[in-house]
Amino acid sequence: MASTNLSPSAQRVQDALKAFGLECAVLELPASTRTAREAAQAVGCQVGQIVKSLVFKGRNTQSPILIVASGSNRVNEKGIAEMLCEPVEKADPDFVRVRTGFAIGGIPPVGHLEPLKTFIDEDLMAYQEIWAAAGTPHAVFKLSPADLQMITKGQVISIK
Ligand code: 5CA
Repeated sequence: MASTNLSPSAQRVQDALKAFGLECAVLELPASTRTAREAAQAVGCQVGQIVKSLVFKGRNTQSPILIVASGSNRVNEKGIAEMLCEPVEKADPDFVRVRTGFAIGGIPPVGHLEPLKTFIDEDLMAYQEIWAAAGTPHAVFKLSPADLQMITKGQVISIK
């Protein structure tokens, strides 16, 4: 059942999901879901099933890049840079807010102010269901890896 009275940021994510035709309901939980570990604890899944939506920035172009990573993986920035032919760095909180419309700790994989070039961690594809942030450090939603790929149009790669 869909949550009622979602906070505005969570509602934006819910609206984006609906626009993609997904049935999944954004849940706002009393417990913190700010980190992958906390989110896994809050929903009762493995940390690897948590979708981390990490914003990087091309150092030359200043373009935002979204890396959608399994909660148990660390992004290999050198590998991403080689693929993009540009060095990348983790974006600072202001850049993230201005370019996505959301604050760190609740960055969702969709619903951003502008479509972001997106890469998906191949390790996420091994799970039947995964959980992503939905706009706030208390909001999450469950989806399948195939739906994650459909809504982000991300390229599936090894990000480790
Ligand atoms: N809601 C949880 C689970 S989905 C979540 O958003 N996790 S996360 O991993 O996607 O977002 C937290 C990430 O934000 C951290 O892993 C870290 O990479 C990044 N982060 C935290 N603080 C900063 C900061 N000051 N500057 C840039 N990135 C940061």
